[in-house]
Amino acid sequence: MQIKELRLVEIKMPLVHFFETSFGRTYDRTIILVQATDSDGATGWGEVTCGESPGYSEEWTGSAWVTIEKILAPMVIGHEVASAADIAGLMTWARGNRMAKSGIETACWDLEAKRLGVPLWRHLGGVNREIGSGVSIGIQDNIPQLLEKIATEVAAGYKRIKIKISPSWDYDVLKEVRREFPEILLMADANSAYRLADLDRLKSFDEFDLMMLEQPLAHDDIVDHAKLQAAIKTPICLDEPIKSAEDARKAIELSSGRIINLKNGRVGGHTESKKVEAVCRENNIPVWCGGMLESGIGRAHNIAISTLAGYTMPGDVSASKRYWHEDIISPEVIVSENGTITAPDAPGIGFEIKHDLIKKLTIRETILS
Ligand code: OSB
Ligand code: MG
Repeated sequence: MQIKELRLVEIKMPLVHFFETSFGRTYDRTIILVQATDSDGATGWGEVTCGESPGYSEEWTGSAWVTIEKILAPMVIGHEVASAADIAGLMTWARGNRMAKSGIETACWDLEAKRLGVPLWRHLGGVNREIGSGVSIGIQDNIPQLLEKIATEVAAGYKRIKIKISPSWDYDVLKEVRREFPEILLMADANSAYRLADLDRLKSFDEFDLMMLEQPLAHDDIVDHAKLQAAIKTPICLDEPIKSAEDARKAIELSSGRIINLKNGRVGGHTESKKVEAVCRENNIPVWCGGMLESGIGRAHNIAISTLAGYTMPGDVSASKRYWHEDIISPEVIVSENGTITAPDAPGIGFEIKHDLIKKLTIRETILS
């Protein structure tokens, strides 16, 4: 495989409903799409999954754009590799910037699967065509609003409910949710809003029988998480600090948590996701696919990777209509009444790209060759 051209397209799309985490509220997404074209004219699409500001990680749309343009694209364009699995290797000299790398890398996987005429999920080594789908519900203006949202998602069939928490939206909220929904699979994601000094508070969540508590402590920590895990009953799920298979190995060795939320962008693409999945599977650590409020393209890649054997828990990959008035892929991602998504059987990501809609949403565009 030799990539001849990378086209970057930045689009802006309003969310159907704002999304609030412990680090802030988002109304609109600004998303970089990557279209990779090889020397024979075959193409594939990827998505850079960073936020509009460096709240979740250091990367953000503005930094990813220049990093791809000035640093990563020249490392990839014109370099011959045996397969898409070797694209990440071309970029290892550059540290970090994994979401930017992932935009390129996943586009190359889509391209390769399309060239081979196979669905991406199979090409990645997937085994479960039907994947379990859960939802992530942001911090709301008040508890009744949250309860209403949960009721809607439970009625739609989603397999588990994740709510975002922060020190000003936690114990009382969880208590109300549990009172109203005693049976649901429930979890909470703190996005690093607590410290070990908050141990008593975090321990108090044990009474809610949560499936897991996601990333309670610092975004770059796996040491204090190990201390916390030893002190609470609720399984800890790590998100932010796991940026590679090596990070996963170390966190498992330290017993920093019992579950990993695996995101393509956070680890640099499908090749590294496969490695993290393998390390976790060998160590009996369940993995599930996280989300970053992706457009249909990133969502399609998430569906494909979720079919790997180690992704044993319902992920945060849910229906397009929860995010977008109109998604940029066709058909849109739909979720069955049993809370499952079926990976498409068409080649590559298996969804059509809505070029006209992308054109309408475009803020800037550049072709690198
Ligand atoms: O921590 O998992 C997270 C969204 C943006 C940034 C970080 C996270 C999230 C989500 C939403 O929880 C997942 C989704 O619905 O795409
Ligand atoms: Mg998270």
